[in-house]
Amino acid sequence: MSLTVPPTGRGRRVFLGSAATALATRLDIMPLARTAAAQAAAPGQPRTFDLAIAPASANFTGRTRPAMAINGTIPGPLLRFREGEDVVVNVTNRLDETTSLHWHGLIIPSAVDGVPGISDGFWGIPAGTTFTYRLPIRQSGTYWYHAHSGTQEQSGVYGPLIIDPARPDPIVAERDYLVMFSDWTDEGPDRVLANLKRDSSWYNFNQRTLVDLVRELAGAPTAERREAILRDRLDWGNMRMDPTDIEDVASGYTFLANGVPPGGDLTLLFRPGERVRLRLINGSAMTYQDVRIPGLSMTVVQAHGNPVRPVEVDEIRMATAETYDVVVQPREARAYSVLAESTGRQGYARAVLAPREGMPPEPLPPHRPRPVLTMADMNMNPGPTGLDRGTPCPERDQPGQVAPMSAMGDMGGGGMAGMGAGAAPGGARGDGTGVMPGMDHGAMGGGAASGAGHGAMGGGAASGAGHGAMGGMAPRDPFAVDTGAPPGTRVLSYRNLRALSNRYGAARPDRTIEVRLTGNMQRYIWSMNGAMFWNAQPIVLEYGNRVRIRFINETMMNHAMHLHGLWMIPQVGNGDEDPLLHTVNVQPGTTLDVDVVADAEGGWAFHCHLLYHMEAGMMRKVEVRPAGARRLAAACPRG
Ligand SMILES: [Cu+2]
Repeated sequence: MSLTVPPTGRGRRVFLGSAATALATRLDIMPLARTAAAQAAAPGQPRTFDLAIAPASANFTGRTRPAMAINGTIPGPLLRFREGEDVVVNVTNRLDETTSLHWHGLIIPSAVDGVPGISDGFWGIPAGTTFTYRLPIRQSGTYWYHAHSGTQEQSGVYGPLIIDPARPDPIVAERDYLVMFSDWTDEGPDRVLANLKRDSSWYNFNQRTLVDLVRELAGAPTAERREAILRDRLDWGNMRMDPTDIEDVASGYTFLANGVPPGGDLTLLFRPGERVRLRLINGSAMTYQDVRIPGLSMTVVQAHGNPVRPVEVDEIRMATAETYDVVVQPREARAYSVLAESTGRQGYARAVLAPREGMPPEPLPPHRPRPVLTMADMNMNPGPTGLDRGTPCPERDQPGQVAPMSAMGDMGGGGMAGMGAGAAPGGARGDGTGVMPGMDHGAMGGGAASGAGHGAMGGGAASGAGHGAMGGMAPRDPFAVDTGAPPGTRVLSYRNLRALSNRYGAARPDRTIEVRLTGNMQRYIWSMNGAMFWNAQPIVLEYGNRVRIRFINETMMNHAMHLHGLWMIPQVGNGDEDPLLHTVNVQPGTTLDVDVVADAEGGWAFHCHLLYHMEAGMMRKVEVRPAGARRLAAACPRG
């Protein structure tokens, strides 16, 4: 059976935020085609939601392609729960393969976490069957849900999830909108992965060719769409593409905002002076999105579903799977763009924030320069032993399988040189090739990376300082984010996040476990501590322990590390206000610590949320056991 997803590439969708009630406790959001309706529940009985995952056809590019949809839409319907209730979600699998749904960021029992083979007693939802999830909802905030089976998420099996707080929402806004970014490929995701494995530079070719453009134009259904394609090419798509590792699947993607590609305007209405809450979700399989609203600052009020002290920024780099709530207050009757640029600058998604329907959005601003990785980005990788990072003896999952320098060698000498010598935007990064001989581990030593740059407000200035410090080999701030924004731009860093309630506080960890992020871009192998998922043992934690996980990214790519069932607390220097995150981005060549309090028993997935990295092996099972957890081998003799 085939359901057809309503064409989203053409026409106009307008979403009206309703006027707020005085207490702003119950705002209606209509960000998507529809909200999943709960069946009327008998008193005292849980509300029930029915979802069906089925084959579908989707047209985001002018071509109709096979897809998978939840209740016939991509993204799937909005699920809206209330803190304190128990809900039942029946998921029917109408595919001809096993599927699953995982509730990203929800703290729920392992048995209903939805990862086949890892969640307690769960092996997926076989074709033609219905699985009943019973979810106790004990938190609030903005989250999402997605398949955890193969590459189904990339085919369309994902959707937004909002939990309203039990008490009146402290965040007051007259409008409340959801903006879910995602990436779509006309190619089947299995094909994408096969191509990446065959030749990782497959999607990173130089410019899209003229032939491509002609074909794309010919396939466009309307003149409006053709114009959009041309504008995209001229304004944004025309940059030189180097064989760098910024994005694996460059050029193959169309970026969507609530399922709407650029050119089909997704309009969010406001009246000047109103406060508008935007619930931003990066539901992309592989893409980091640099989000900004030219002409407006954004006040971040919630990170990963958890309330934070309001912090005003101009730009947010959203790693795959991250969620942020921001409040904006447009005072002019203008059509603002809520703009998400992919980090590799291959494209963008946009929603238009406008006082009335049909108001043409303002022209796109100049794109940010595309980041070019240089050896400077790697210069703080302190080496293989763990001895030189201020931690005497971290435990190590699967020790000794990879020598980082050889992993770096795998990047290919030619590739390195090319990256180092590549045109560095703004000239700030110079030629990194000469740095190679300076990669002397002894000379790099240095204290904990988190000691550096407290209070740095991301932005060009902070990261510029990091690069400038190369000579002195000061550790680069692993949390500073460089989006290529001009100096003075406030780019959100995890250091800016201060939890309104971090119930775990600050404390010394019981254990420290080193997790090196390893890989080989050329062969498209991704791993943790040199071992792919299927070759690795679970990481076993003892219930109640506080564990420090030290991520060491030895690769040239970002990895969005996600731990199910347990919050991660990045050690950003804010003491007992360090934020609680479900996904932590670890930038290339950096080291950072997160604390995890093992307060939920069972099996939990722990993986990179870049879909093809996970599929290639960058995943572990974490098991939380009542007592007697097995320690891992120490990386150095105790003494
Ligand atoms: Cu990754």
